[in-house]
Amino acid sequence: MDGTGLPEIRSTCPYCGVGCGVLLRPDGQGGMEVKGDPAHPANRGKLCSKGSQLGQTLGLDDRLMSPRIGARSAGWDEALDLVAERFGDTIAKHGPDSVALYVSGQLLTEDYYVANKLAKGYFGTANIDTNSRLCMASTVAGHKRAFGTDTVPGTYDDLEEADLIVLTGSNLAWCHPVLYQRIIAARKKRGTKLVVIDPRRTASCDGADLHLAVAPGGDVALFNGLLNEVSLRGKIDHAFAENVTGLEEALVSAAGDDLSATGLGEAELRAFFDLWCGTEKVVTVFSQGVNQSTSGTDKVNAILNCHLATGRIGRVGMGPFSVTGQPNAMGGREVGGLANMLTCHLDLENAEHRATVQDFWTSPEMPEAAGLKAVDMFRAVGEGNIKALWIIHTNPAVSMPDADRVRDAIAGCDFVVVSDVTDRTDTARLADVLLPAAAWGEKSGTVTNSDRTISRQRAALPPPGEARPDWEIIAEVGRRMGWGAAFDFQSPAEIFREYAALSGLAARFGRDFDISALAELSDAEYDALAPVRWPVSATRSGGRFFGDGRFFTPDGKARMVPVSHRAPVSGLSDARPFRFNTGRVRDQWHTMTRTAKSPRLSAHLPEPFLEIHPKDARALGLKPAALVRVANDHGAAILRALVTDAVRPGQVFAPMHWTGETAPSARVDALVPGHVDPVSGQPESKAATVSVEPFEAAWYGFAVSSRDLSPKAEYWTRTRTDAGYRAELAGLTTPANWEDFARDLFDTGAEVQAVEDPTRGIHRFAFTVNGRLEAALFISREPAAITRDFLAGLVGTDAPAALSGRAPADMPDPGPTICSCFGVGLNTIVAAIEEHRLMSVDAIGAQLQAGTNCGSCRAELGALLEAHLRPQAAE
Ligand SMILES: Nc1nc2c(c(=O)[nH]1)N[C@H]1C(S)=C(S)[C@@H](COP(=O)(O)OP(=O)(O)OC[C@H]3O[C@@H](n4cnc5c(=O)[nH]c(N)nc54)[C@H](O)[C@@H]3O)O[C@H]1N2
Ligand SMILES: Nc1nc2c(c(=O)[nH]1)N[C@H]1C(S)=C(S)[C@@H](COP(=O)(O)OP(=O)(O)OC[C@H]3O[C@@H](n4cnc5c(=O)[nH]c(N)nc54)[C@H](O)[C@@H]3O)O[C@H]1N2
Ligand code: SF4
Ligand SMILES: [Mo]
Repeated sequence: MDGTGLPEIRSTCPYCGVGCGVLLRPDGQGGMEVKGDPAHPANRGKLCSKGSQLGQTLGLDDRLMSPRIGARSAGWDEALDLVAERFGDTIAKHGPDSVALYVSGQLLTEDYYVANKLAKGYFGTANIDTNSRLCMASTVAGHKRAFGTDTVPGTYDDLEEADLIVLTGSNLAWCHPVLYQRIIAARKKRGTKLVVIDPRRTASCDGADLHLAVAPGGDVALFNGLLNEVSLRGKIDHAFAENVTGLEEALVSAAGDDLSATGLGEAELRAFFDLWCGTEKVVTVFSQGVNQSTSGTDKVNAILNCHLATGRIGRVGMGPFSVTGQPNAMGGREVGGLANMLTCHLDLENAEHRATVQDFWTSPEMPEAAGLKAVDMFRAVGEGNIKALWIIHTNPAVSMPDADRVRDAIAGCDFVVVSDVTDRTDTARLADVLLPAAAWGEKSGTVTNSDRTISRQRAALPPPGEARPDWEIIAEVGRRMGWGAAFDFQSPAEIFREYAALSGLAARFGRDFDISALAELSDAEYDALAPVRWPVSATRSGGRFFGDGRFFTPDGKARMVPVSHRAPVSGLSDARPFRFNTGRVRDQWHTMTRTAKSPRLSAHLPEPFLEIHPKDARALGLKPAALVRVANDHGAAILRALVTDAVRPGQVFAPMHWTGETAPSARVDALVPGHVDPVSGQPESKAATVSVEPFEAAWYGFAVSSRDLSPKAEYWTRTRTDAGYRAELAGLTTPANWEDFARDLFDTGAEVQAVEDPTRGIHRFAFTVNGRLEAALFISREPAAITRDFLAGLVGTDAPAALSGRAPADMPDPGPTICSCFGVGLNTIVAAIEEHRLMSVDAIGAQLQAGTNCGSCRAELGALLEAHLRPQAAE
């Protein structure tokens, strides 16, 4: 309780793997206040922009409230019976491997455990895979090759104790903002050096000591180069190397690798090698630029090799550090949610491990070999070999490579069940049975963050309508298939206790994962569980792994794995001259089903875009704010060109977030081939090859509306605003009557004011109801030069001059939002920098508040300052 008398509930942010603690205070009307939890070790009270705006994502307007069979609502009994019957029949007729579950690193551990038990223990198939295949699989495989188990050696504290941090394929400033802020704070105190290895200049590079714009896929060559230098400079830790095998072989292959594959100059390489070799306390952080690659596992081992050779692992302030993406990516790995794993870090293909789990689960049948990994799983769906598919908490029709093919495969599957919180996703639209899941804020359980800390998520709101937590839905199906005793769970606490007990058995095989000390928690103790880092057993608790030189391989020694450079599989050619990189933006989460509900978060980067170098833009003849068509044999996308020297010539970058719901022509995974890493099965999501050409639209449009709109155009994207929605449109054919088009777009019969100049292709309409602006449309032959943020703010007001499309001089347009916490726009910031001659990010904060709360925008503020303090660099 706090001073208001309302209960304050401790929980965990549902987004990234930093796993920040939050304090929730429900307002009694379906909303709640969300603050950072000062007591949580991951964030100590801080939140980033996404965490701070959680309150804006709780609206129920798009929630799925009851089960659906086809287009009709159904009761839970009918829907669950149907799922049980169809999975049962399919297994009986076609065998266990004719069914599959595709789940998610965003499930709570308890949900995940039950799903894995159902598939591997009771369906008798290992065909359960997860979106972690697209995310962490290469790290899992690399860890297992080197350490024997999938173990993250260090802790977040190491980031503050290090003297050098190397961000490899990680845009930490945008994707793990609170960790990034922790590093920046430590840097102020101890002068930590920061190196970023990324083909593209990102927000994480602002203020870094060194940015190495490595050639896409060049990381193995780079870390081999480093290992070679480590050896040449006598930096091998021979005492620690007693605990390592494969050193000689790894050194030979490192010495033989081709440094030119890094695309980096000698001086840059030297600067990096000097820093790394000359600093003992170094942490190499890595993420999707490493994992999402056909040499992802080798990249991981190339990094681990350098740390093993120098003994810089498992000690204060040093070690390789895989930052996990999803809030429970780690929990999913621990429960064995991947098709090639067993629960509690045991191995599916080890007969003894299998027998132990089978015995514990009293399971009738267990698969003896790995199941289908995500890319192969959806191929098998497409080929008709998987006939019943249950997708839980993930949106593969958007996020899988070859997304158009995956979408078609799901559409063509005999029986598809989707559990989601909304029916408005590309995947949910393809379901035969749609099951309403309780959302974050309504469900209870545990998650594990990147540094092995297990935290509780606690329900603070009742689930709306008939929504139920995922574990309960899965357990219901298990019971209805005849496995009552195995799935007789009444609460997440019960599931957690079973799982913790099993981890104790697993630890007897010398495994790292052991939370057996939590196996006897009472319900009340589980409710009150404070964040705790595993292992948690009678003999071990928390801490780091491997500093003592003991690993989880059969001989107890770590393995250095000899690796050598391999280029990305997709080749560049005249037909596909651009390397297509993909990733994330600061304020959106994946397929946007939650973050896009927040007007604040949507105002940062409201449109799908393609970063392209000025030289390439010139060669293609791109006009300002042009749309481009990006294509290859797999698919095509239409995106707004964002001309920037942050990318190298010949390379382009697009965010992964937009979908059939928010911008149907901007589904970037339609362009990503399903090439996978041979060891981990993780797809190469960052290195497709594409052609880029101007998309010559006949007309361009911008719309604002108080209600949702239904655009019909070759290109459109729609975004929430405080007053309703805004949309960008572009089309190839001109409608016969623009007013009809506008009425259809807004579905309105309201009074209209029009300004039209057909010879110049200008058509503007403002619809008003009772003197208030309901909607407005601006059409022109070139991308509309109007002040968008200003217009979006006019909806619902009397808006006298809306049709001028411009803010009057006394009402300046704030521009795109940079600081989401205080809603401060780019134009406002630039004006303040110029007017008040602001010289630092703190000075901007003092003037405008921008950057003073979560700090997620500080890197962008820094970049704006730099651009205004320095004359523009020549291209
Ligand atoms: N805002 C936000 N934060 C998120 C998420 C989100 O959706 N939005 N998602 C979460 C999830 S699930 C994940 S997995 C993480 C991902 O976190 P990150 O991995 O940091 O994010 P990405 O933007 O996917 O990719 C990181 C960088 O890899 C670079 N890269 C591409 N190719 C290469 C290469 O060959 N070598 C190297 N060294 N770098 C390369 C890209 O240019 C990109 O800047 O973020 C988590 N946090
Ligand atoms: N090109 C490209 N593609 C990528 C990536 C990339 O970098 N580039 N990154 C990959 C990575 S790392 C990841 S992690 C994936 C992420 O991709 P996805 O997992 O497909 O993306 P999300 O939008 O997180 O999907 C989560 C779904 O679960 C629903 N949901 C929310 N809460 C609940 C709940 O409590 N229960 C249930 N049952 N459902 C819920 C949401 O509405 C949403 O539909 O994308 C991958 N795809
Ligand atoms: S860094 Fe941001 S998105 Fe990640 S857990 Fe913390 S508040 Fe949530
Ligand atoms: Mo991820």
